[in-house]
Amino acid sequence: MIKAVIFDLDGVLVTTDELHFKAWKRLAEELDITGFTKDDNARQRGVSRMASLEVVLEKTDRKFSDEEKLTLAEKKNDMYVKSLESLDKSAVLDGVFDFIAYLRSSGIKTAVGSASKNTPLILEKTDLADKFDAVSCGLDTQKSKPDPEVFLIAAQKIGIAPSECVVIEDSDAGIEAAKAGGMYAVAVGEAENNSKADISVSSLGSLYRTIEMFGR
Ligand code: B16
Ligand code: MG
Repeated sequence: MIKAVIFDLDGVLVTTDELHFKAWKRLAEELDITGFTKDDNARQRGVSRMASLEVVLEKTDRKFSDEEKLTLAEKKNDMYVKSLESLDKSAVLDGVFDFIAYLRSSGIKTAVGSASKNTPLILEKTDLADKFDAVSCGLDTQKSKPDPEVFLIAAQKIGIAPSECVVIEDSDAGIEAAKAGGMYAVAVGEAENNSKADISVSSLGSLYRTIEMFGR
């Protein structure tokens, strides 16, 4: 029985994944790292800011102290947040508003489970802030995906058992986290070929059927 759907943010609800990529690429260029690619960026999906930084730094022989790494991560975040200034609801992916409305009218709780510490800002700017029963994000957690903490906190906030939650994710780390938390995992977008997911869908449109399949 499915009682709640927990949405990842970046790449599932909104298109901010492209803005993350641009900010990391700019940081890489400032460090004279050429050839930071979309493939590198794919490994940054769903993982924390500091883990994402390591993906960039793998591409240089230069060594950085922990303090320097914090400064670099902050620099990237400043560029990313600046690019969020013009964010509005046009950044919300196709079908999201309708799917959330369908879930709520069916009595299914909705939550966000995101690694991003910018989650509240992004939800506000995209008119999504009042669409969820709870938000769990990088500001609530000690451990990042693939650890299940962010999703377990979401489930706890809405008062639903993990076994009755479906997580929708676009990252391998997120699918792993959902399964480690004892939840159903739906893979979309970049995670579509992840074999650990219970089901993969190409678009949110097919999620209506997915929820019915899970035996609402
Ligand atoms: P921030 P999600 C994740 O969001 C991104 O996919 C990942 O690339 C990013 O490093 C992480 O948030 C942290 O974001 O730097 O804004 O705190 O996919 O879990 O919604
Ligand atoms: Mg994501």
